Amino acid sequence: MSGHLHPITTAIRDIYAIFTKMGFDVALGPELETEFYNFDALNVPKDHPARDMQDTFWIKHESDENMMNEGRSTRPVLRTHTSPVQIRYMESHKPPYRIIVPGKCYRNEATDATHEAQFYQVEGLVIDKNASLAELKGTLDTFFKSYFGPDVETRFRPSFFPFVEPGVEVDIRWKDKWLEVMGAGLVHPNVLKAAGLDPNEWKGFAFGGGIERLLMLKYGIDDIRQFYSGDLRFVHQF
Ligand code: YSA
Repeated sequence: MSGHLHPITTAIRDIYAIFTKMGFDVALGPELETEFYNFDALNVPKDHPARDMQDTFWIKHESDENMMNEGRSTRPVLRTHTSPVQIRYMESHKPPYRIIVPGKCYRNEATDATHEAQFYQVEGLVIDKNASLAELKGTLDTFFKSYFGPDVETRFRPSFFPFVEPGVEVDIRWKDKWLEVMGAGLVHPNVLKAAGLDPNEWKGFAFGGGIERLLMLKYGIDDIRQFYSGDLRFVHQF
């Protein structure tokens, strides 16, 4: 019997193909992050509930006492999202650019049909002189139409993420239902500053969503845990 690609591998390849056509490059970052990149540089307040033991896998370190380097917290954490790669990329590249970042993320959550402790996200970041919400909507609309088919509609709802202003939640209309699939927005000036960019010169938009959730919608999979069950009968359906 011939081998099969895992559906998540196929999804990442499909996502690459669609975004490269729109001029995006692919960037990657570490899964073991620091508190600075995962939270501080993204403008997440110190007392934000997402930093709690419940959501974040903090990694024990011998020198837990003083984990600072040049004013940055080096406390190790398994990244809870792909957004820290925004900062790493902005620090090391000269704009303008447009990137997508697929990768594994980790959250200390009870697993159920839609939540895993380890899952994949895809992040997007565009930095140029006049990035706008309209361009963000056009980009995501093109992506969803390419991935799901021409009948999909995209809608923005106001929402809050500390690293964007304004922030939106992105819904798509698929099989006659509106479903939430991503967070997005215009990159917050504090985030640009933390990454060394001048907010008066550069603007950006960003988005991030779960890859398993996209696959679940596309193929009608009702339990996220199936992706990690190791059951070949599941994998062979794709
Ligand atoms: C928002 C704005 C931006 O400018 C850029 C990115 C984002 C997204 C933000 N970083 C974030 O992580 N938002 S989120 O907590 O709502 O997660 C985004 C998506 O990841 C969810 O919609 C879901 O599809 C997926 N996700 C989150 N926790 C999950 C999960 N998938 C599976 N299991 C979990 N435990």
